[in-house]
Amino acid sequence: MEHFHTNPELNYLTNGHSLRSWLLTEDHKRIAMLYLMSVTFFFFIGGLAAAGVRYELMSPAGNMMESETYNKLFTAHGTVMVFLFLLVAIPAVLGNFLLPLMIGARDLAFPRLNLLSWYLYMAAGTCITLAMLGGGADTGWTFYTPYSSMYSNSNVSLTLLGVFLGGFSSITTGMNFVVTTHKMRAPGMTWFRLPLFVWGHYATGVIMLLGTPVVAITLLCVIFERTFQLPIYSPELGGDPVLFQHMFWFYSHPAVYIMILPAFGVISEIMTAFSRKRVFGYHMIAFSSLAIAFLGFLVWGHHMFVSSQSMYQSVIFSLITFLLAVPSAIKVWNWTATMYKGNVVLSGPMIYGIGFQGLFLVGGLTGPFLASYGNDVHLSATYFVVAHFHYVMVGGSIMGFLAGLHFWWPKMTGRLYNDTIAKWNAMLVFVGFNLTFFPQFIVGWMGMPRRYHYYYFAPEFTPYHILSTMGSSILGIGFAVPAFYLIHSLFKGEKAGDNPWNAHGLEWNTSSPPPTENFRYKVIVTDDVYDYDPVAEHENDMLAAGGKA
Ligand code: HEM
Ligand SMILES: [Cu+2]
Repeated sequence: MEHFHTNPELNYLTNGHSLRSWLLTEDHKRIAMLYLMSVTFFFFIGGLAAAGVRYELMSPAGNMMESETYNKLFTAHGTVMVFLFLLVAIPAVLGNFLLPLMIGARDLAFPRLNLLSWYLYMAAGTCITLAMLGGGADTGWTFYTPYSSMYSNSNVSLTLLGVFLGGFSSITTGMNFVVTTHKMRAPGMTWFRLPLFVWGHYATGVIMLLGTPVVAITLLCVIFERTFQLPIYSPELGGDPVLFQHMFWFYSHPAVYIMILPAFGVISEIMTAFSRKRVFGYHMIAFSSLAIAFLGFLVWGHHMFVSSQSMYQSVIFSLITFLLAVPSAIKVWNWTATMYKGNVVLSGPMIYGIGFQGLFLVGGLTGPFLASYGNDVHLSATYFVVAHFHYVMVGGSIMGFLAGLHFWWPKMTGRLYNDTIAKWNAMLVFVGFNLTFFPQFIVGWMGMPRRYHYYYFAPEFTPYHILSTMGSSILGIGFAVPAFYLIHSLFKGEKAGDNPWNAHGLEWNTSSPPPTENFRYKVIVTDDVYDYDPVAEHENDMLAAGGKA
């Protein structure tokens, strides 16, 4: 057994207390913690803006604020949530923390690049926040031209600069994940022993690398057009506004998978751990991540059914979009099959995980309604779309993030939180969520347009909006409560021990919190990752050669 010579008292949190040791850290676990604090902060800002939008919509008259203020609020909400939270939260916090641990590596392949990616993220957040404080942008998070390039007199360029910098942060993270998965696996960690969490992050990394440069260039061109009147997107100058939509959605459809694939990875781990059963269809789940990453690049035109693209083009995009539903459905089926006849343990993380599945199912099943070309001509730009993407993105990414954060919190901090409160809170989030977004399907189907700050022409929409605003208040509480019990656990929580859930996977074989070098012994993997079958339950199977004492 080969031990590394380190002080056994020290872990990554206690190894250096100065601000400098945090701000210049190259430890992927500390960088994950920096990200956790920053994404939480931006989630709070994005949430405040959402509250403004929701309260405005309580009455049909739209008299709480000017339409311009409303436009700036939903732009702030969308921009912050998408670019500073959803695209970042799971990969940069949980992925950063866990990917090296799960493959038995000491760190990511490029630790300094990882630190740089956090600084780029903070620069992005600073630009977007300054743009908001300086009066805000009013274009919506999609920045459609020629409005964003020619007409808007708001802080579009600074906001775009922020998104651009955030893009580079995303590219460096993706590069780190892809290279690390290829090059840093411990001996014996073959591709088909990789945890599904790693597969999900690998596929995400590929999308980040291939897709993000496109949106970065697209948005840079808007800045150039605004600043130098270069003819790119504006018809007055000889440009083409539909070109913007093609380039934007070529990235932004795959980007929705940057938001959801990491969550899929989280849920796969949680389903198998709390069903105490080998995950059903491991290979299918792994390959469906790659299929999603690939097909995701072929469907962007389903955002453009009403953009004047040719009917034949739309039909093809519609078809491929339907195909893309298959790999997502495979995952949901396989998680269900994993729970089937398992010994399901209803812990806090598991309730969040099951909640994820319920919400994602509704989001996923409403996708095909939108993918049907003819149907979408009616639904496009209504609240039906708003409900759909909130079910998949909030229900998917945020529930997935909460599920994962609860699952790995004891590993990250070494402390246990109150699991009973966590369970009840997970149910509160589920209820608040449905109350917020389900009425939006109905009112959207009835014709409520997206991005309007009033609807005096249709007072019959009012009850749906009131329900939705009530739900969002419950949801807001549901998002705030974990901050309290998790922070409380840091000071008062019981010591977690290495493996409080009795789960499998390399990360549970090192101490909680892990030492800076991740493992105090040399990792050699000799067995499959999800050996939950009772017959195959040996002690420390994964670490047969040189496991911890
Ligand atoms: C897997 C997770 C999914 C995520 C994260 C997701 C996310 C989103 C988002 C963010 C939008 C709105 C974009 C905007 O602001 O305009 C959207 C729209 C759309 N989604 Fe999804 N979606 C998912 C699954 C699906 C599936 C499975 C389908 C179809 C089979 C689908 C079909 C569509 C269509 C056609 C639109 C465009 C609607 C319109 O603009 O009229 N989505 N989705
Ligand atoms: Cu799409």
